[in-house]
Amino acid sequence: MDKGLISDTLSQQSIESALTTRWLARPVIYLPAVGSTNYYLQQLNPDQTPAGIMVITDYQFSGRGRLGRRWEAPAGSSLLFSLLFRPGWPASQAHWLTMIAGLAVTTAVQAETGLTMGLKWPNDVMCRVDERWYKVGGLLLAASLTGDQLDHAVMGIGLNVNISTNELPETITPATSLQMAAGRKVPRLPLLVSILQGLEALYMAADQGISPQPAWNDRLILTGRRITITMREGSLTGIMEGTDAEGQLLVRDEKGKLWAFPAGDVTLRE
Ligand code: BT5
Repeated sequence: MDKGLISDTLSQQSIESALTTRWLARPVIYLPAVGSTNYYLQQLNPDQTPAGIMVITDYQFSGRGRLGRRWEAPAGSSLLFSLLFRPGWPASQAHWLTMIAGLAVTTAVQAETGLTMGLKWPNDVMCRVDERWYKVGGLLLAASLTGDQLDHAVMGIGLNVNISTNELPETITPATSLQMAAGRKVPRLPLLVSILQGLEALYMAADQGISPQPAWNDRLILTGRRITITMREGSLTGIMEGTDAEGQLLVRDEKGKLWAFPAGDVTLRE
């Protein structure tokens, strides 16, 4: 038996006793398997669900990405969890949650493994191996607005931890896992604890009005590169110039005009 895997087992009790946060991930709901942690949390009555609650699982049988896409991960291989926030922030700051989640994940992974981590706009967690970037995780925000206020929001985080090459799903963006990138198994529990601790601190700062956008912008890969952004309405190719205060992607087209995009999918044009 692989001892590394035995010590990596997640349970309600192991998570509760390892947590170092004050309010984030309190309470925890650990489910051995569930359709989607995001969907599970969205189904709970938000008025009767405490802010900070975390739903975490070892296996999702219908894990979700954006726009009806799927998130696939073998059982027991990944970190798959969702958190409920009640920010009360202006709607224009909704993307701050994606920003702080991306910062918390990349910082924690880097600290726990020494890997070089980055973020690909808007919601991909990337890891650099031999000069190339691979997708190692994804963030999924479901925000609920009341008027111009961000009433509550579910932030879903998926991170490929111990997945071998032949178990990785087929993806558009090349994917990897922390195990493959680091060349060793990575225990999930300390990584989870580190992500949550960082995320709680970043949330508290954002709640004081300190924008995470500059730090997040610095973590973005592909800035200065020629990219294509694809949206439902069509696509545009140009140079990625970074993001604005709201986290919109800034792209300069071949005629020199600057465009801002609130959403879309980015691919590198070599
Ligand atoms: C995302 O969407 O990247 C957001 C993924 C969020 C997953 C978490 S897990 C916990 C919570 N509960 C959920 O149900 N979801 C959240 P998007 O940018 O749309 O990317 C989706 C695409 O990533 C898919 O179409 C695949 O090409 C690719 N993909 C799927 N599984 C992957 C994996 N394990 N690793 C890398 N890429 C993957």
